[in-house]
Amino acid sequence: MGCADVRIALTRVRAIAPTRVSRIAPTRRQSDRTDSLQHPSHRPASEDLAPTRYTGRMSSLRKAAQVANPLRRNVAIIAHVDHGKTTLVDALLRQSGAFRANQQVAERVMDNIDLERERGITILAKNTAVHYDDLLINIVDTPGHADFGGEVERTLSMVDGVMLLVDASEGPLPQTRFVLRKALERGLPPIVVLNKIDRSDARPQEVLNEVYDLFIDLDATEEQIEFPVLYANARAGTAGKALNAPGENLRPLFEAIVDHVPPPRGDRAAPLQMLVANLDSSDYLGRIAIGRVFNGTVKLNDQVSVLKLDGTEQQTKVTKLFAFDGLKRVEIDQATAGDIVCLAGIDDITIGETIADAEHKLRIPPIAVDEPTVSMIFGVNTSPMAGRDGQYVTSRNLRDRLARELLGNVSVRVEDTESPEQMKVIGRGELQLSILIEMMRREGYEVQVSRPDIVTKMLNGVRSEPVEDLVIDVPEEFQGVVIAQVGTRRGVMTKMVNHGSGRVRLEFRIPARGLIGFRSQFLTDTKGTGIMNHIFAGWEPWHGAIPSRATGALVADRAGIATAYAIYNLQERGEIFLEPSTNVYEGMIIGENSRPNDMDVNVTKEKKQTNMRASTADEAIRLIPPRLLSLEQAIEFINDDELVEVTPKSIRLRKRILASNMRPKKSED
Ligand SMILES: Nc1nc2c(ncn2[C@@H]2O[C@H](COP(=O)(O)OP(=O)(O)OP(=O)(O)O)[C@@H](O)[C@H]2O)c(=O)[nH]1
Ligand SMILES: [Mg+2]
Repeated sequence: MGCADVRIALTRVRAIAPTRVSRIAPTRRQSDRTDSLQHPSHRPASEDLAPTRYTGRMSSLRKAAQVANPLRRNVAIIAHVDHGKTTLVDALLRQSGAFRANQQVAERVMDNIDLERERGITILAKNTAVHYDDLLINIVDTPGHADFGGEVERTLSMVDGVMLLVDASEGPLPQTRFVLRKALERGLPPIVVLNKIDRSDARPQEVLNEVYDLFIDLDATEEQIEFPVLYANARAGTAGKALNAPGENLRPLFEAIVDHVPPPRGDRAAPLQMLVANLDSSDYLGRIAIGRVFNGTVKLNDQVSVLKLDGTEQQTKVTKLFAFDGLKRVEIDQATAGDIVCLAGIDDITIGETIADAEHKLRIPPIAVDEPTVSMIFGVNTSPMAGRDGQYVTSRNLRDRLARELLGNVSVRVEDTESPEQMKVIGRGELQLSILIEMMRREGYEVQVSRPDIVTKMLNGVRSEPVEDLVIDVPEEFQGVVIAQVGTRRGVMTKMVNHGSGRVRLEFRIPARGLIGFRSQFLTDTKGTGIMNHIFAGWEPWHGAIPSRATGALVADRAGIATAYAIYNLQERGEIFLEPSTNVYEGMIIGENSRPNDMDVNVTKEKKQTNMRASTADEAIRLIPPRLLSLEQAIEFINDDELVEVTPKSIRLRKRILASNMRPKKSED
């Protein structure tokens, strides 16, 4: 969402403020509030609060400092993937009057990135703000997929409380645990929302007990365990305090936010400190830093100091300031402690940096996030078809693009390799890395990537590797095959629950390595009915070898154009990955051999022309539809001696060494 098209002059914002009365008439509350008529997004708090001693430490800021703005709430929505966060934000926006009565609004409107819409998942955390009575509630929608956990971690630095959504049928899953742990560690009070109570298989009471167990397991304090519970149907936009009183709208949730999420604390009179927690950019404004003002005030044209991660300082001027308002950003001329705002025009600013008063340079500790554990080598495309459809193909292009990624993505690391043509990219998981590759190819990049590998480290002199908690939900009939498959990947079962619904839940501890390439196998084994989730659990001593793909590849032995005739003759050897008429090169993988060794094949062979008409020859040959691999499937498929070539138009698999006579051959046994 660029800011350019949504600029609204400050005066206009004031003018339209009265129309933003929430549709749900809220009850008057005794909570601290002033009767100012200014727009809540830039209304300063009352001036008469006694200043407290300023310590510069964030934790003490939260607890000890005064209320910075009683009319503000900053809250994040956290949950496991697909439990309904973005859908709930839709309803919160709608019911707070963020849309015009007749406005056409897409479902899951916050998922505004193409890839998010295509996949139905949230990838990047995003801010919005809604009005409730005279309060402004800043809401951050976070992704639920474990690979994007870094987004959640940095989001939590902006807020004073969380809504923990739990699917009333699925119950708490690995990412529920991860995000809740992060929230509890930061001392953020949670509101528990049991969502999807309309599901026919909802079991809210049981799930609530599981949530309590989870809190206890995570050593929550008594205060934290006394969380309010709401039963919600995010799709219908309803929430109620009791199961038998489902409610007619989300007012009970709005009230819970106002009552249980404390107003932001901070000292408005202290020197400015704003922590950059997110980045965005627009063609018009350049880089946009998003973050929370912890102390002080920032005004347009102020001279400020950016305290960079590398310890240096950068003096700059504030040229544009925005606050969130529904799906828009509105220009404001000042922001104070407790506000979440966007600040444009600071070159090179990065997540974790502090924007401070130009004279009192007080740094906020940068956001610490869990380390990434999965790596892939990104290299310049060296295939014979390189540069045919990409716009950015050089190592310089690749380097610049990855450097840009680092700025906005705290959970990715990039390291040099021995070759200047290759970079090692380390992330939280295969999905995170494949999304990055997909984004790059859509931007016009060509790149070739290796099989994902995991990061190891020496702990007390022992080579250790990341292990994950794996939770699997499958119909009973597939239990055996799944347990066997996880076993070969060195997974150890830790728990097994049969809900009596015909499905079982199996929990394992498994080396992260064992999960590489597991998903597609799992989906095949369970005929697409299995659900799997996993999350980083810790480091353990190296678990020993894990067998890689058992099958070999069918490899093109020469360049040319694949023919139907050749494919027809090869399809009994294994599964073919391409359609006839596809351009191939020597060393390109055109299919999966059903035997363990690689086989060089001629997929360009033409049928010999004869004068005689053989009985079957001219019948249309029947081709089995090829297995066209998606980017993720391709990445899961390849072995260490293979690569995936990614261009804006194609995904090809190839041997690392293209020339057949240069390639070491794997023997049949
Ligand atoms: N039946 C039912 N379905 C719901 C409800 N809330 C959300 N859904 C559906 O659940 C699916 C996932 O919803 P999202 O809002 O994308 O979930 P999310 O938590 O934002 O997902 P990620 O951001 O990818 O983690 C969508 O198909 C929603 O329509 C609900 O209350 N009841
Ligand atoms: Mg979402």
